[in-house]
Amino acid sequence: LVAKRRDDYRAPDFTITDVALDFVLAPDSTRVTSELKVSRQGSHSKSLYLDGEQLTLLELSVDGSAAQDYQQTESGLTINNVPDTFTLRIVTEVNPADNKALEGLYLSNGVYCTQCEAEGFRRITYYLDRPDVLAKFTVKITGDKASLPTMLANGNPLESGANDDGTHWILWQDPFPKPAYLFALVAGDFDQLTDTFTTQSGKSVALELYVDKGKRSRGEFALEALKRAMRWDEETFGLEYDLDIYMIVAVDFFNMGAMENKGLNVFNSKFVLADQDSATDEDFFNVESVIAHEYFHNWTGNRVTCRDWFQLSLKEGLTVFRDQQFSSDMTSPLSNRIKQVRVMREHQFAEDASAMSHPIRPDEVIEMNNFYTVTVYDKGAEVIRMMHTLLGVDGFRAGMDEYFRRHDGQAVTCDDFVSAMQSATDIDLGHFARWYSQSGTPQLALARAYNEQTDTVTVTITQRNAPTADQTEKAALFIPLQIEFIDATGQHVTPDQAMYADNLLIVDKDTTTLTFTGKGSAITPVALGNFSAPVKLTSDLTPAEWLHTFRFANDAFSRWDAIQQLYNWCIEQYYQQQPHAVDENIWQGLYQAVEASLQETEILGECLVVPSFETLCQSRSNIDVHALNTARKAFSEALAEQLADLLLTIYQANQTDAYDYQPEQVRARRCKNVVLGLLAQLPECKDRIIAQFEASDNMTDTLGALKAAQHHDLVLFSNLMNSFEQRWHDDPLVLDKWFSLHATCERGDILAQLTLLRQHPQFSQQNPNRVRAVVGSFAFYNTTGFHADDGSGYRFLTDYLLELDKQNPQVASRLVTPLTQWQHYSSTRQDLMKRQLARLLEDSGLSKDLYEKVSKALA
Ligand code: B3K
Ligand code: ZN
Repeated sequence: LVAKRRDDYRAPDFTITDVALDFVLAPDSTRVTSELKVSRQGSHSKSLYLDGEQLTLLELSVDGSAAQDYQQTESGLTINNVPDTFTLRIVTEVNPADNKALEGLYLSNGVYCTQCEAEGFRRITYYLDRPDVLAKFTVKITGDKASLPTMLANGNPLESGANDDGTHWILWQDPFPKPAYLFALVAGDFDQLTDTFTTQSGKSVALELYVDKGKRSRGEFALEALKRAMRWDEETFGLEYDLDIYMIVAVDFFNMGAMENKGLNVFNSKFVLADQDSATDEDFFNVESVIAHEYFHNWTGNRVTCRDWFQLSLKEGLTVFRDQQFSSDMTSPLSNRIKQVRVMREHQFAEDASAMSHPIRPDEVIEMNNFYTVTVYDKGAEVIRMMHTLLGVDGFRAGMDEYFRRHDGQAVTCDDFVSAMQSATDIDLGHFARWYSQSGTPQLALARAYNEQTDTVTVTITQRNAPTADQTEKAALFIPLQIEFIDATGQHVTPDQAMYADNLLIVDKDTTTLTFTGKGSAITPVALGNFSAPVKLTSDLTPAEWLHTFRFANDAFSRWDAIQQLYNWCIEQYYQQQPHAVDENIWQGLYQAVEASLQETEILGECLVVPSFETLCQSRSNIDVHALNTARKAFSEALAEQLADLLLTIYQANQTDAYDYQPEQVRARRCKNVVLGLLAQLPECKDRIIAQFEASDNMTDTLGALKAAQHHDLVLFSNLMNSFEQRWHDDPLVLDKWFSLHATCERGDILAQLTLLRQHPQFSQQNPNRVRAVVGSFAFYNTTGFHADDGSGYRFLTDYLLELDKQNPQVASRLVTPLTQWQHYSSTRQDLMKRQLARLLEDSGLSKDLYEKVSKALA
């Protein structure tokens, strides 16, 4: 298995301008006829090579005569001596019913569905399956009329009709040239929701949402969210929808969240279906954000696409940034920013520290599906956000306008994007662009010194970029650091030197210093405001100064972060067996901070969340997993005891009446349920948990009660879980929450529990949502179970992956992640984890997907 390298990019030897596809659907023998207009690019006499996997070739002709001179391999087809321009006709057969990898064309639950990104189209027919070949598609679908009343493809429906044999057909045409990864076909029997949207220029767009029969009312929220996203993109970026019809289909079997196929988005039903009874506030949030994300791809991804897959962040980082800004506008900036930063600190920093570390624009790839990562997506979005910070709102908009002016209809690179941004504003992004090529999390360390003679405080910020698994050579990055300074009285002070802008310092060298003269010795820097860069920051602040920061900083994110840093410090004392270092002053300070914030529901709720175990790992090494997990819990319990009376007040003050998914209520429920989670650690909380569970009229409070019960006591937990199962046993999407709660329960017999869950009638290894809910929740979030000292958790995951990999390599490859992230742990544990990785590598039939990650993790 050889890696492809970004540097090896070559423009295609041939291109395809027009594609006519004809599908005759049948479960195990779907016939695909493809007619391609092919033309040679440049002057050369090379053969035409087309990608194709797992296809049965039935016919091949060039300009109407059967081709003779061709060779077939496992991965493609070479046709020799072709003319400069010609029509190629290919007939292949595929087996959708047998397709458990859910890539290409597959049939599940009676629905035919495609997933082509990144390289799935080659499992449908032979093609130039690369994003820089853009063609116009027409698609004819023929299928059984009774079981497949709805048959969809990209673009607009042109004609349809019925045949005598009980089948019917429809012809679709997409006027926009597109790469094959944006092709989609869906056929099945759905409930439909329809609406219209009038664009800012007055064009009417038909909106159509397709969901499982009987789930119509659960689709209403998604449709409203779509309209909000369409309006927002017009208002914020001047971007209007470009076809007459926009379709979204929700399917139950899907490898990831959703897919932005031109005019025909395919969604995991988890990110479409939502109502008060079945969905939490977080689910509603996710639906709105994924709906928006896929919609925004129509411009950032589809109208302007990627030249090659190494450029993936061109569309993903940018589109994540856009959906983040949208969500922030729809809900609130603070909780959104905190959510985003949690993803970075829990998952992206972990990826950077692992064998899978890669720049947001990777240099080397074996299996592209392995690179739809938190680095490409979320760190990619942070890089776009930094440009937004540096250019300002108007500068960024000008850059986006310039990007579309230059590149609409093209397949381009990350460099093209940066260059458009730069030219629209004259801001030199040369040094900044290193964020695209350098992997790893920069470490900033902030230290202070006071010179009494001159009454000068010197603040020194050092930047360190440690070698990563993929890159040994590192250079200083261009880091926009939002920073404010407060004195002992809480007044803001400014440094002697001018900065890039108010509160914005550029850290672009190994060492950056600022001085404060005549302002006394007690200056508290509040750095990394709004998480202005994806970096780790350490500083010499004392617990008292973190509390001071919470009290006086202007930046709300920094106030939250100060409490998180303080918690981290406290947990470290417990971890070092010095819980008494967390003294009366600290507890009192925390008590007062919370008491002073009773009215600020949003920040209060977030401040009462103790950093996750995964986050704690990112600032430590040689970790004793159980000691750290225990320290975290002991601190959390102490926090609950110390604040008990305040927590009760908060719990009571944040009861909401008649459920509505609306920001103020969401904040109150969040705050209330975070508090319940803390109180659940105290013995006297049982009745409160039961009362909330029984009185709840919405999934948010129900789940809040179940989570609290999980921390409180196993008997209570089992009772409530049983009653939940009774109510939801025939609703797999809701039952995923139940699966996941069971799988994350820290109990001695967890492996036996997992075995039971796998035997549950609603569990299916074929369905990625179920697998993620059970096995994923366990491996990612069951700290004591997964990290059992005898290695049984690692063994369980490995056994499972050896099975799953044979069916669905993409999902298997995602689930192996926790096993590959052994770097932070003690060496005995590392050995246990590597022993299981070695077992995977011994499997001769291992997929490319797993091979790439496992072999790196063992290198
Ligand atoms: N572009 C798709 C992801 C495709 C993943 C392929 N393994 C969804 C998205 O980012 O919007
Ligand atoms: Zn995307």
